Amino acid sequence: MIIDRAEVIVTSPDRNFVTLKLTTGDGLTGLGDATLNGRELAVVAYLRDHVVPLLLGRDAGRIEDTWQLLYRGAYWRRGPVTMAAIAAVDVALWDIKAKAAGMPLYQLLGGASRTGLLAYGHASGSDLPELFDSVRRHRELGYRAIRIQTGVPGLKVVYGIASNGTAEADALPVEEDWDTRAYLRHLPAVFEAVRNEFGPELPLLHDAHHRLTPIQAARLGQSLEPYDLFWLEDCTPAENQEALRLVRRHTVTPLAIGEVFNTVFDYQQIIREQLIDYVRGAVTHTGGITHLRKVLDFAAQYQIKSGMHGPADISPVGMAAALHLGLAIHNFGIQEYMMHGARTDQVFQQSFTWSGGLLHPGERPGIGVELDVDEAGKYPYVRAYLPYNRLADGTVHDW
Ligand code: EZ4
Ligand code: CO
Repeated sequence: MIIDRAEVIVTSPDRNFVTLKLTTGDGLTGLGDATLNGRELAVVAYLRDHVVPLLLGRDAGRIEDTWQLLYRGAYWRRGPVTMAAIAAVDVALWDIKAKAAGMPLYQLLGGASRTGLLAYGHASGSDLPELFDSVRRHRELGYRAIRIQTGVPGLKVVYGIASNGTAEADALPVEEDWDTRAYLRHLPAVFEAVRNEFGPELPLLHDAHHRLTPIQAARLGQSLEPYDLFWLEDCTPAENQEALRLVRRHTVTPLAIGEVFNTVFDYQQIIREQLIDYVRGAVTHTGGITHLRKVLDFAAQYQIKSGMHGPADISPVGMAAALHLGLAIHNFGIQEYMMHGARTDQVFQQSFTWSGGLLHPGERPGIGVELDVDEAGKYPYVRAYLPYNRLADGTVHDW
């Protein structure tokens, strides 16, 4: 099982995706997702120029050793670009190992701990009728848990929701507006209306997208308590772990954080002090199966569960890896699941199933995804950015 080919494939069927494909001398292939939304080509260069030469000739079976070599051997540790590149190698190697074993990856990770993974989708609307329609559409699609994002009176856009990332060539980031006080006033009424319309049982989630100070987040968590949220996500900027202490002191609304984290060190304090309830890390951005599993095993000691990031900018390869890991671990919580576009589903042939609100990675050996290189070649990279935010006085704010 010697790696003798390593290709970095960039394709933009509905948005940009970066995929690492490893091939062994005996003809086994493995895929890893290395997509970093808005900074895709930085990871491409990291892989092509620095990582691929280290992989050729290595034993594909040595997953932990390869992880340690890429992490420690670079000297420069952590960071989203490095960790996405390491994740892609790691998942591709797990894919190869599981194919060599003739098993779906979750079997190698210990086997299924459940029949399927509860997933949530994103309902959003600029006003309540639009939001209710979106919730109903998601229920029709089978979702049994729903994230609620809404317009705020006075603001131009519904914040924090994914555009599909398809941009016109050479487009620059879209500028959005933000007003924290208006948001804090408006949101409890939205959740009250949603509870009145859809009843007490439906698990509801919300993403504050790093926009609040600790005391504002504490207030929001408190004001949403009557509506029994499944979680409040990214209530404060994620870099300062201590901020969560203050939030936690004031609210029993469950907290989820970590979509922009990339190693266990980003979580160290908030897990040990039990300041969160869900780990939002994605396999793609947290150093792959090997590293995220360690984070989740650490979290399990504190009854903290997984809530893996699963937006459309995680490729089907990254999603598949998440489903195998989520099926195997004991402390699975929920999986974010936004469906990919039809072109993406053609480029990436997948084996997962979606039924009764539950995802399952399927029984194909490996992670269960194959990439159609000819189809991928039809969609060249398109420069695209996430939006950014300014307050009314022009100050740049967190997006
Ligand atoms: O902004 O995936 O919970 N999901 C999110 C996403 C993120 C994007 C960033 O690439 O917050 O919509
Ligand atoms: Co989020």
